[in-house]
Amino acid sequence: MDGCDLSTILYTDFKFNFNPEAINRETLVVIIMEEPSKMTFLGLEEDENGPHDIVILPIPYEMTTSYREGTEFGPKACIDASLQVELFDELLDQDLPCGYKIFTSEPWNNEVNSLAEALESIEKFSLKWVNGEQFPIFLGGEHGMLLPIIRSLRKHPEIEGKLEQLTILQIDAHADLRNELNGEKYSHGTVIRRALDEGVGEIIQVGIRTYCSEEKKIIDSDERVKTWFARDLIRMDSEKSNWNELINQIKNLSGPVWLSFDIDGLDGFLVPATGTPVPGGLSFWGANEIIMELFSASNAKVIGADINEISTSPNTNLTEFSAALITTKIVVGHIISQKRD
Ligand SMILES: [Mn+2]
Repeated sequence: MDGCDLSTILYTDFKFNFNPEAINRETLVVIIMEEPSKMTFLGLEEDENGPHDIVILPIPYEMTTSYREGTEFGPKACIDASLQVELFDELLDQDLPCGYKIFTSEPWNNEVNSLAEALESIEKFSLKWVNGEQFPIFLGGEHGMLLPIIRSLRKHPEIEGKLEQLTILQIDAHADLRNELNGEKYSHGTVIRRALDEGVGEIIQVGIRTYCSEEKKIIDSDERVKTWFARDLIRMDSEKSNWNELINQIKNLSGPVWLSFDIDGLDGFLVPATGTPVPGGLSFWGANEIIMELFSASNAKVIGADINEISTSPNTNLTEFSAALITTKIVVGHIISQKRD
């Protein structure tokens, strides 16, 4: 009974129905001695010993969310939902992990006292995994976690301190280019602006449909930013869509690329529990095409990814399941690029 042995049942019971008088000494010993077995991405059996090909890194970070709370629980919900994802992949034409070693890390410890401490601590956590020896996939958590991840990338062998070499492919409903949101500089709503401050060379934004005039000015004036608005990509008259131009730009990318996938880039009905679901976004297959074209771009090297703003709702598990499917497609994309090299 994987993941559901006696200790799991007792532990769950202990958490939710704690009644000291109902627990005898033997039960207490079991509770103290054994924690429930760790959930792994896709429910795969994992070998803790490296080297690993792909690492899944849960970041239950939530400090500046503006509309609805719950991204703190997103990473775990995504891993739980991944147990429902089929292991067979149609592009690979076989079952995951098809010989590749995937490892689900312990989550980042979110017991911190301040925003500054959280950012520093995420950077430290990230540093261990962004050394080019494995493909890191961070599960968030609010989008603000991207800043410390980018800071840690300075040490990545493909970057060598020069973040101007890096392209971020950002899938998002929001431009995230404000200088401040609700008076906060280090917010999920400002994270791409902070990435520019750090010196990132190129930002490609896809699916954007919510932005303010301050952000529009940056989109129009900063030549490092290329924005593909949802309204131009997804048109009733498909001949007028600039989708193929976007795909061409992705195909022609070169150098190190980071994929930052805010799940609210998907159409709101696919991710109803995310902090700010927005109508009019990418379809699942649209997102899938972007991911596959990115990993097939012959001059680009995708050095890692984050899937962020995952959240849960008691009414539907679609949000975390959509996030688990996107994460799986990123795993597949990476495997395909490894097979090619
Ligand atoms: Mn965002």
